[in-house]
Amino acid sequence: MLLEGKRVLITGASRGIGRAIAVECARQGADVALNWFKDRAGIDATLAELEPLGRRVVEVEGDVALAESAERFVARAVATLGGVDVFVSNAGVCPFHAFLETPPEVFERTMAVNLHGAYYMTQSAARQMRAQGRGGALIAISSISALVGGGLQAHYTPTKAGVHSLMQSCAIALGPHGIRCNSVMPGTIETDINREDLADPAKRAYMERRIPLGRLGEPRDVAGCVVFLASDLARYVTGAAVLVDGGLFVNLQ
Ligand code: NAD
Ligand code: RM4
Repeated sequence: MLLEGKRVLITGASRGIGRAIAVECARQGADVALNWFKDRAGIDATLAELEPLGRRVVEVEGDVALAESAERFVARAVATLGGVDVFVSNAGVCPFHAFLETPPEVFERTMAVNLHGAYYMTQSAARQMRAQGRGGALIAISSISALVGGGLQAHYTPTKAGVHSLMQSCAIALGPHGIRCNSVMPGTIETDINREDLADPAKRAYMERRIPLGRLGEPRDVAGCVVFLASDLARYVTGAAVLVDGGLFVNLQ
């Protein structure tokens, strides 16, 4: 029970990595607040998985790209759970697109959701933590893509480098308040975000071959690392990034 008594907020919790984080945090004793957007069936499935764990749960719909969603999410979490101890910025999109053909709307929406959304949400959660005066933990789901490029991801990889940079600057700004800020960098994790990309058997086999642990990741592989960073076991860890990629990044030859 590494997170006993902690109130954990997670964006994009209706499926994939966000859902796995919510479930693992609740299994470790946390009460959870879940942001979701346009995915009622998905958030219902997350709620159904959480139900048997017996923790307090609140769900709040909102587009993270809008600053007001952040204020509403944090306010609802505080009203229901009594405060915020951990905030996980997870919501993200990756519409695979060739660089030379990517229209401005795709670039702008990807930036708005992945980077602006992370910024507004992190700022709202941090303001609440400062007001509480008991410190806290902020965790951004960045990516291996913060460190390397992707052929069809020129509008996406800068957002993942951006959220990592956001955590580094927040670590400095918020250290004096006892708020730790870290990013998690997943490798290739099988979720809806890359279902189409990995449907190509050649691409899938190539990715699997590159991973020293021999398999693509599962959402719960990422959740374990988030629990560690959220917990008091990581009390002296801030400004750090942890790759959760089965060794993909280091596998040059
Ligand atoms: P996913 O598509 O399964 O989940 C994304 C979640 O974000 C969904 O719940 C979706 O509804 C939500 N979301 C999308 N737009 C939103 C918005 N505007 N407001 C609120 N919520 C919104 O994909 P996933 O793989 O679980 O992705 C989660 C995070 O992990 C993303 O930030 C992604 O960049 C990151 N990531 C994923 C991988 C991977 O290989 N799957 C690797 C590295 C990083
Ligand atoms: C990640 C990484 C993965 C890709 C997802 C969508 O950051 O690039 O390989 O599948 O994004």
